[in-house]
Amino acid sequence: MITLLDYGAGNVRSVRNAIKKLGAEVQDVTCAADIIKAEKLVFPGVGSFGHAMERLQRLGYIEPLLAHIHADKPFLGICLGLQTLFDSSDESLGVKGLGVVPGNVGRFPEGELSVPQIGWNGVNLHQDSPLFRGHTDEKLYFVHSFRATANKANKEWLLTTTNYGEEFISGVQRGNVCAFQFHPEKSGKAGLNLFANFLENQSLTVIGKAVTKTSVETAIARRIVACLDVRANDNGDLVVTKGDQYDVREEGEVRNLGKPVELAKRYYEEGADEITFLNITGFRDFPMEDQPMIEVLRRTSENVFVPLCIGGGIREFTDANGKEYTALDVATEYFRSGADKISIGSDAVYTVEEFLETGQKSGKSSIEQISKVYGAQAVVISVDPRRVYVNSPDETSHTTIKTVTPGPNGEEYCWYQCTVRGGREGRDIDAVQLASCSQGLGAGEILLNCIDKDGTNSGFDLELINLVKSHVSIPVIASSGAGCPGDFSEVFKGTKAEAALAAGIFHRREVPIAKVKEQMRLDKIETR
Ligand code: 1PR
Repeated sequence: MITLLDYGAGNVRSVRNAIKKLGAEVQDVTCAADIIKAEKLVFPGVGSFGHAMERLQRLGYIEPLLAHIHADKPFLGICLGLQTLFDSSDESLGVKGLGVVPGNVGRFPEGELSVPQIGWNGVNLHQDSPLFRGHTDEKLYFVHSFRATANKANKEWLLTTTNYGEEFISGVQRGNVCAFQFHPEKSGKAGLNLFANFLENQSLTVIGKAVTKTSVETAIARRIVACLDVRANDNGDLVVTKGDQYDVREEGEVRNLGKPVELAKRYYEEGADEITFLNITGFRDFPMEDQPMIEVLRRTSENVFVPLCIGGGIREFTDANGKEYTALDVATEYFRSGADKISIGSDAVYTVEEFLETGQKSGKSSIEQISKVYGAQAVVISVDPRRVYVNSPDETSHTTIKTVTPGPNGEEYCWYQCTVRGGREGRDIDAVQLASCSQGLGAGEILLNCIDKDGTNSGFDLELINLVKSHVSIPVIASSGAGCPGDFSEVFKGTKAEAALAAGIFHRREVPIAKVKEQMRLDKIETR
């Protein structure tokens, strides 16, 4: 029996599912007495440091939590569940942490690497812990902007460290109390193995003192994302579809490439580092009404233990009965159903348009609201740009590039016009404006599609990716146009994109994910 400390701020469904998958039962903490009774306690922190500490305080959980830890009863903290063990965090100045592990949690410094760190990275083991029995150097999934570093005072707690620009603490353990900065519940089989070791071992007490293996610098992998564009076909069945330059109909019918839950499971098993669902008619259907995507997420998260992102229809809405939903309500429902990130398309364009017009952050936009509650790393902006060719940069106020693929009339320049409603409507805003303003409003990642390239199998638009990447410091997922394994190597060698997404070649079984990774390894690109 595992006791789960869920204080109601995000996706703990995956933690629950991982524990259940391993055959253990989950008991939820509903009051302080449940913590006192707990044998093995799992604390998956979500949200911000200040928010988490404030909730623990308000619910009267701090004292029993500390008693559990000081009694050396089995405890496993995840992500913020690790950070709150420290004294304090720069994320929430003036807020005291649990003070179990000495040190302050700081933000990753600005530098070459994007912040947040999102993706799969390795760990260096500093103790021979039973938790890592059976672990063979596999990478684990991280998503965070803040990190703790080793110092003399916390030396005895050091379990694992990881490199991301600098070395930081990715795991702590003393006796039966441990915590990870990475997410075991999102780290595929390697993560489930760690969970299993926590569940199965009566005592987690470290066997040997130090690990003999020499520590090497770990490196973050470039991620491969499988994308499922989902919509109802004309018979009302929810299908995975795929467009050519966003046109998903063939001979009048919506292309049907499979069922969302089954396909997601297949991609997980084939080694996808992340799975994205886009409800492509979300601009007109409202996801809370008949909830098909919520069901898709719930069922997927039962068997898929890598990050799940969902987009489409994330905006405020008033239904036929006059019930109002904020974008935050919609996102919350998705997070509860198993999503780790939500992606905002059309609504981000409207938000940035308003921001550019007024020069003011309203605080009310979907980006701002969701980022504030769930953190920047949970907010992805899906950009749907299309090339607009011009003869000279003077012809437009938008950011242009001199392109290597001139326009139909020999135009040597182009800018990237953002669209809404699934590419149906072009707006007077470019991809650089959308990406950089969204970052300023609180977005944590950019999903950079390209309508010209979508479904063409002609490779990614490197010019677009380099342009946008040079204007943001958050991770960018390159999307649209993948046709062969070499295209992924090309995008990772030719741009600084952290991830590359593809749809058509995976759905049609033209290229297995394993082949993409094999090619990346041959080309010396870090992969999982
Ligand atoms: O505007 O917030 O409701 O979100 C709608 C979402 O649906 C947006 O993220 C938008 O990108 C997506 N979308 C809308 N219409 C379409 C369409 O195809 N008709 N799909 C659509 C976007 C693009 C990628 C695709 C890649 C890779 N699809 O997701 O998977 O281009 O494809 P490829 O590898 O086959 O080239 P909102």
